[in-house]
Amino acid sequence: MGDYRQMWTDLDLDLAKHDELLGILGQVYTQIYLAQKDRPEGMKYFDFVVSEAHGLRIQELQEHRDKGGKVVGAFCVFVPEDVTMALGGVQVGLCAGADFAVPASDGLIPSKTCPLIRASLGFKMNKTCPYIQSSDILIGENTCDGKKKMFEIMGEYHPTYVMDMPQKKTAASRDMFISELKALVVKLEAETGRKLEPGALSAATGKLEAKKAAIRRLNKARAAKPAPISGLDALLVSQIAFYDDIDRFTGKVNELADELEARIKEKKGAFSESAPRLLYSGTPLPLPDWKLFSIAESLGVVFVGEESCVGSRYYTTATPKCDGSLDGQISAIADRLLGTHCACFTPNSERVDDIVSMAKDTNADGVVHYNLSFCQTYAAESVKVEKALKKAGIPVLSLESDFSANDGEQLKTRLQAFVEMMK
Ligand code: BJ8
Repeated sequence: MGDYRQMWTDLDLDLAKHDELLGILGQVYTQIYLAQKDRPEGMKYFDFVVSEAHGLRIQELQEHRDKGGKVVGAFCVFVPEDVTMALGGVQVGLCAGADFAVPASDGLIPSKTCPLIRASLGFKMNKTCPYIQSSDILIGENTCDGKKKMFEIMGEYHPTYVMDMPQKKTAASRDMFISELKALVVKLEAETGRKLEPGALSAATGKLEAKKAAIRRLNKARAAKPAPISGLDALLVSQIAFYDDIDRFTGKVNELADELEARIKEKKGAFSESAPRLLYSGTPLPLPDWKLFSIAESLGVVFVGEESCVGSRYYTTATPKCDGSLDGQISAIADRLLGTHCACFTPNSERVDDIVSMAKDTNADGVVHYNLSFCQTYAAESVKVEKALKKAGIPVLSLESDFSANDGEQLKTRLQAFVEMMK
């Protein structure tokens, strides 16, 4: 990595704390990722992206801002990146998947709050996230209660706008969501000083669809036996989808998918053909939350899919065709986003159906349902998920954890017992 200290200083990062974070991340990445065997060549690009996540990519964002473009930070897949793009902005997903930032939220939000929410706030408070610091505006969404209240606090420290979200999937909820998306457009138009044009929006949606199609293609390859890529590597690609340059990322994912398709023909896998196969389902695993996958894959099992927002909930639903007018396109974006079966909706039976069909489509031997501590919506849905999977004859293990390493041994023991049971 080059010397980015001046840029980090200009972004008001806490340099000492930031050095500490980069030191931990570098070590963990080497131990977990670079130690893997038989990785596809195409993963080299993604290793490079991680190594420059706080360097080159941040420099690109600053160059974009220097030319008058805006950077928009988001915490959820419901914030439409094509709208941001069409207004000349770059949207970045604020990952917050590290225990490192959780203590910095102490005293601002109850400790019995989901670690993702605590880390999102913590990364602002401890000034170690160059993506938050580069964001001209943060867009929050009223999905779960914890996030809703966190955004109120975040707004005291960083410009933040909050989109309201429907709780149901009825026609009235759709209307409400469309009007919220239109309000977001007004806000982003004011922020960027541009007017949303139908042609620019359809071009941006086209780019987004190309990106999602590439990720879908990569994930489809994972159904093969042996799986041509580890779960860890596939997860990394989904994590990077939220912050890399869209055109470059799409090209590199397609190159990786080419390689995986060739590996399938040669029967070349990341693990042996007999390795037990797991589907992940649950709360998002934002960068750098690799704990579960690293523990499981060190036991010789391979993850073959993620029913998660860092995974299928992001890439599955395509934008429906429409008449091309601005209104028509915004309604189509609403329909695409309402196809994201987040546990914050009620009822949400579509998610349970998705998990059962994904387990079959990926040739999984079992499902791990995982939710972050204090996430009530996903914990509550785990009961229905278990019931449906048992009915379909698919073994399921429900786990709950936070980002810390404290429960690593306990998770390992439970995963080991589950894998034995599946055999
Ligand atoms: S669309 S899953 S990204 S809200 S884990 S913070 S729900 S308490 S992250 Fe999510 Fe959007 Fe839904 Fe996806 Fe709350 Fe649960 Fe924490 Fe969560």
